[in-house]
Amino acid sequence: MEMMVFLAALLPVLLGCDCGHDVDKPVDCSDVYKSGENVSGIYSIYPAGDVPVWVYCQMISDGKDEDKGGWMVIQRRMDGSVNFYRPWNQYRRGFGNVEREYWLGLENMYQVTRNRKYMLRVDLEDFEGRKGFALYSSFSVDCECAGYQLHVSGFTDGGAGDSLSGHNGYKFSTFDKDQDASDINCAKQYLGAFWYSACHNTNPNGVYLWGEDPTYYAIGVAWSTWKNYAVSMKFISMKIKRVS
Ligand SMILES: [Ca+2]
Repeated sequence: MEMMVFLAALLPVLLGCDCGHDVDKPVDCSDVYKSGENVSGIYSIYPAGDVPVWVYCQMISDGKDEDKGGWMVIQRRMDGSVNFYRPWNQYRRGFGNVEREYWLGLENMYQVTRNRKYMLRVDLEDFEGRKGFALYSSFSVDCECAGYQLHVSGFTDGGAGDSLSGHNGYKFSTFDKDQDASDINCAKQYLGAFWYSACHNTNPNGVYLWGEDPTYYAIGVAWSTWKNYAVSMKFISMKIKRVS
């Protein structure tokens, strides 16, 4: 009998169970959706233990099967209300207004995607009301120890072309942490923060330019396979959904 109790206590350790973690706490918007919430809005998730993180969940319950479920917005620009030219620590932690413009934070992206598989959808709209998107079947972010390296693949065209696959495998850079593949500081040159290579095909965290403005090359919220580098988007969001 005593042996049975001992084994029962040992079992979670042997199975690698994090038993301090409440299984009812959602890790992402897919969990929130599965718990019965089907209205888009702000929810708290727990990517790493007991600390809640507020996110915007876009719930799609009446779309095609592949669209069903909870999409979690990890980045969004829509009205120029938030300054995205920020240092490393803020990109690491996250910033902005979850209801409007925000960045979820690299550490949260890492914690969410480290043990589960996600797809990524980037939605775009220009100032003439034209819309396009790009879909990627796989998205994850490595640990800070690996520079929050981006892994993105499996592109499907939604009319905007593929401006992101060229950033696959690159580390994240801010103006105060240059981890890009260029001799220059891409974040300073293009006034943003991103998984810059040398330097970018898209600049989602660039300057909100309110349309087309060629004054300074490629500093806007550009998606170069859809519009040229002088065109800055009215709306962009990057959202991820768990692949079951
Ligand atoms: Ca550099």
